[in-house]
Amino acid sequence: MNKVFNPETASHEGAALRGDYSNAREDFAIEQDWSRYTDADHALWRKLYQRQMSLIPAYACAEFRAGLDRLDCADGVPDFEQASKRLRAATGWELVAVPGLIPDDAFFKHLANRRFPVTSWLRKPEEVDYLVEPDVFHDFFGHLPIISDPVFADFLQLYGERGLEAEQRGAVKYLARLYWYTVEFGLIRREGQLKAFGAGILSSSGETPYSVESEKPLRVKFDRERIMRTNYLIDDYQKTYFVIDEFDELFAALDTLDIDAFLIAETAKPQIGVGERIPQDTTIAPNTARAA
Ligand code: HBI
Ligand code: FE
Repeated sequence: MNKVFNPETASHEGAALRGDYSNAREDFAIEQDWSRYTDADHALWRKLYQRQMSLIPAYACAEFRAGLDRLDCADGVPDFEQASKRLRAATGWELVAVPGLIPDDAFFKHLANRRFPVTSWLRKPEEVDYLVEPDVFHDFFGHLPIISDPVFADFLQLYGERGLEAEQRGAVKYLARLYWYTVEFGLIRREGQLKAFGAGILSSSGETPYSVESEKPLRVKFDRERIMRTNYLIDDYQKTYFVIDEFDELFAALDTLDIDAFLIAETAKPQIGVGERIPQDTTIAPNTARAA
């Protein structure tokens, strides 16, 4: 991904340096350097946190909510070491600070070792609503809570392992779609109600209600091959969401995946466009919107 090394995204003000890979180690880890966050950074974190917290009770699944409580990160940009302790106690995962997006290989290796790469810099106030690349709010608030769930935690480690294997086989593109439609934009059904667990949803105040209530997007029952054939959008709300009933489905999907068999059988079929519906889809209705 060339964005990783683009010097134009580098800036040298505020706390952790945005897009500065010059001090990164071989595995792209850096020091979080918590003392560099400014009062303005901490204030912006609290604003983002409070805005999401007005939505989380109604829209996030119970496992995410429990994980978020455990992380106790309301007061400002969190200290990664403290968070690592809490996560280690729950599921044996820890955080590693990174300067931004890192190459697939390094990313997979961290996950395979139960380390979640967390971008250290925070967006600017004018980017409060929209950001294409991950920052510390997306990575920490969006991704870490659900890693407190033991089944999800094992699934994410397995994703790292299978990702490394996919690299050898030239199949990263297909694994990345699975990540996108689950880890980033996944929905789960609980007592007939849709709840979000994906980090891209739960770190966005607009997409949080949209993902479960809007009539516009398609919602389809989780189907591994279907997802692996489906393109995705990185710069708008999703046009298709996939819905699981249990986190076990995610683990099993990777555990039983035969990458070579997938490449032979599925890549001969046409790719599926964003928002496109196919005959075998089991579609799922949105929740009824809450009274405002
Ligand atoms: N790097 N920091 C970071 N965060 C990601 O989510 C990420 C990455 N590098 C590669 C990547 N994601 C995806 O392309 C993989 O899931 C394939
Ligand atoms: Fe993410």
